[in-house]
Amino acid sequence: MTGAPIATEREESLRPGCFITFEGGEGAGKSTQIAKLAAWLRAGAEGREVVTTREPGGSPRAERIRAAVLAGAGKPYGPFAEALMFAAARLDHLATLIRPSLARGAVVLCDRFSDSTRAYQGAAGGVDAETLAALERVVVGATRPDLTLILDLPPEAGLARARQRDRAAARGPDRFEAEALGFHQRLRAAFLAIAEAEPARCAVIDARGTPESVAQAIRDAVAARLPHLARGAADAA
Ligand code: Z5A
Repeated sequence: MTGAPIATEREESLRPGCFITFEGGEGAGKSTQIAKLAAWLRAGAEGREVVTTREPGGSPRAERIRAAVLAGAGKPYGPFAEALMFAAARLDHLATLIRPSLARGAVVLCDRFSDSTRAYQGAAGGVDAETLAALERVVVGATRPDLTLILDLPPEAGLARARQRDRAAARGPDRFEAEALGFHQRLRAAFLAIAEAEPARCAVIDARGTPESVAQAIRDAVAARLPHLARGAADAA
């Protein structure tokens, strides 16, 4: 493995950067909102470095795993094997991009992270929570997000948005978009349960509004939870 080694709790508590993850069901607007938050933070007076990335993927090796898993290569092996594929991608992503960026003092905005494994492979896929928690401890260690924004939307609305986008791009649904509505309802409940269990880390954002009203709700949550990030950005806005 290359890049930064797994950090200790103490090293993580002293890291200069800030780690924000976006979670939610299909078509909730994560990609749209990451771009908006990155622009707002970059416009800040302090010239802050903002790194945007995604999971699965975010590093060349993890992107190769992404292509395989979203094409359904892991499905015949079952949800635990898929969790291992996501974990392998995350290990490389953390080592080569996330930890080095945080160590330099960057703000890292990541589209999905380990809560997606808990929700997709755990609550919706049936892998037991303790097994996934053990995997998370080994892979993520102390590099937990400072803030997780959970974009909440009824699955029917999110799937409709994703289908519209797929039609415009002339492509079909991927491995997870193709799951039945019940799967997506379990996902939504799982993300809300994570937020309820970890209120200090998670903020639930109502994703039903316009892109701009959702972006404002996200800026408000960042300002409330991480005021040192918002100060420079709000001054420049
Ligand atoms: N997965 C997993 O199972 N386990 C794991 O550990 C991890 C991931 C890390 C990654 O797919 C898949 O991997 C994912 C979970 C699984 N499941 N799937 N599929 P992905 O990265 O390709 O897709 P995604 O993460 O689900 O995101 P998405 O479908 O691309 O949606 P999004 O990023 O949340 O939304 P968006 O692209 O910003 O918006 C979707 C469309 O809606 C687009 O046309 C927008 O213009 C439109 N939009 C956005 N906001 C609005 C508002 N407010 N109103 C109206 N329309 C809007």
